[in-house]
Amino acid sequence: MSKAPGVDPEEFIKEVTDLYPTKVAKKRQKHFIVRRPDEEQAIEANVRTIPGIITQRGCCYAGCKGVVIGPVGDMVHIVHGPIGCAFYAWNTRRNLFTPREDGKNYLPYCFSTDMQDEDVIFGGEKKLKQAIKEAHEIFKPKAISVHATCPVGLIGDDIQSVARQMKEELGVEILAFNCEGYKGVSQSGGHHIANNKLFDQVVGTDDTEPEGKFNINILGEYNIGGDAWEIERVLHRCGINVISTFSGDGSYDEMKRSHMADLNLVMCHRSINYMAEMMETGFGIPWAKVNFIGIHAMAKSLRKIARFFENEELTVAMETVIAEEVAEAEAAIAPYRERLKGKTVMLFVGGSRAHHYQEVFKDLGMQTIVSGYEFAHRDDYEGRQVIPELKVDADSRNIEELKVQADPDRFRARKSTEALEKLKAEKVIDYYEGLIPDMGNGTLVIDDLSHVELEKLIEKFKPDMICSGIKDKYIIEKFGVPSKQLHNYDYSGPYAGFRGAVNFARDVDMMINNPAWKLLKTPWETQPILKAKLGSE
Ligand code: CFM
Ligand code: HCA
Repeated sequence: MSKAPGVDPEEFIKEVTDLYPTKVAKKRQKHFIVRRPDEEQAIEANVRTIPGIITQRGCCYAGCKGVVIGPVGDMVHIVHGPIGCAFYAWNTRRNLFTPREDGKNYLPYCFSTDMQDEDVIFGGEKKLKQAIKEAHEIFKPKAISVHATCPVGLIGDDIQSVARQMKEELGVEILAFNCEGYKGVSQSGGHHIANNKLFDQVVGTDDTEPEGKFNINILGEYNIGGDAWEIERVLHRCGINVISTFSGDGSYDEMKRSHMADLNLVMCHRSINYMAEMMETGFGIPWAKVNFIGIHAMAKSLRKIARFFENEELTVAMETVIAEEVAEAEAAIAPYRERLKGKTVMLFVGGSRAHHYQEVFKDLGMQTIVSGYEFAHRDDYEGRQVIPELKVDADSRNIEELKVQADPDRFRARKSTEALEKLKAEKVIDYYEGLIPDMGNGTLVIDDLSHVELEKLIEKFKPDMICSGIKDKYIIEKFGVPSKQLHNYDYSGPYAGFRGAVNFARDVDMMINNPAWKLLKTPWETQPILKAKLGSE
């Protein structure tokens, strides 16, 4: 239900899109859906934002350097471009890292070629070579990444050739990413570029046998506010060995060995489905979609792992851990639940959290009335199994090539074809539903929400909280509505796993039930305001 008495969601869509010129309104309407559970619904997604609209999206460079590669803590990441790009992707995402035995952790540093006018005019390759040399001399990393920002592509610096030359000269791996910000329509293209190179140059380059009995990788988990640490704490208690995480708390050495795993768990499908597909095709590693956000979602995901390994000892260990952890977390959130149940929330985050976080809100008795992604693709909204032809959306560039190239000696059959088919039928592996099917009747789903649409939503639906990012947090709060950042967690976390759910309940209660919101009077409640019509026909 819309939970805003008297607001008709269909009329709302008309009203809000009427604010735009006719052509724009027509386009934007396709990005809205009123959820009707008895219908199969499609949404327009992953298309270019209309110029002039204020979007929450980021760029290709953000998806490659900021999201997938940046969190790998024992590599030096050099941003080739003007200094701002490096500075604004430096630790703002709060992806954390524990140094391994070698003590290396380069995340506190910001490496950039600091491109100037003369480099744009005469070319920046020399400067890039120098930067790689310097970083190597001072820090002696095992591997270096180079990320191109917009001007690099425009002037045509050949960063791939620089990387090849320097690799030869210095004898360390150098990964160069042509992830210029302007490529594609959002950060999504950057995820893809990052995944492809990691697969080509890192994964599968160290065949050391893993030590554990049940060996997995976690894909699409970025250790924001320590999430990966809490997930691993629970997995270790159950007897699961995590070989590598892509790429939160991620280590270069561990990624090299990741192809030795028995199973890939995919947390954020949007950013890493390419890797899951390529590892399945190239090395025979099946993957399962999981969600570690929320007490019940966490327990369900653990049971999926137990079901995959089909091992009595593991199943018993897992059930014991689940029983203990669920009881402890439930008891801890009970007082918050009492204060939060029935409250309404809207979620607008990247490409997976607007779905994942609905589970922890359910644990708290709260209701998601509007939800949407910034840049997800249709399969994230509608689900891969629900609309099977959308599987092609996981367009890993070299899947077909890989099938031909896959080295039969390295392709280990973890399970028989029949066993895999059975697990697929039981929805244990390679299954997930997408955001739309999980939304309640009459709720709204909105893709690539704009600021003007957000303002209208607040006005009409008067939610108790909005979860979003830094670009709109303070706009929302100026309306007297608390806004929780679901990207970087507002200096808090972890929010994943059992203990994370308790932290989340505490933080949400602290925000929603803060009496300050009732005292806040916005200027436009007391002073006359000027209104202008947006755009022209
Ligand atoms: Fe995946 Fe992410 Fe997300 Fe994402 Fe992002 Fe992020 Fe996000 Mo910000 S990888 S899609 S590109 S879960 S950085 S950790 S919070 S928008 S919802
Ligand atoms: C990015 C990173 C971001 C931005 C967050 C925000 C993140 O896409 O550039 O808009 O608040 O999580 O840090 O998504």
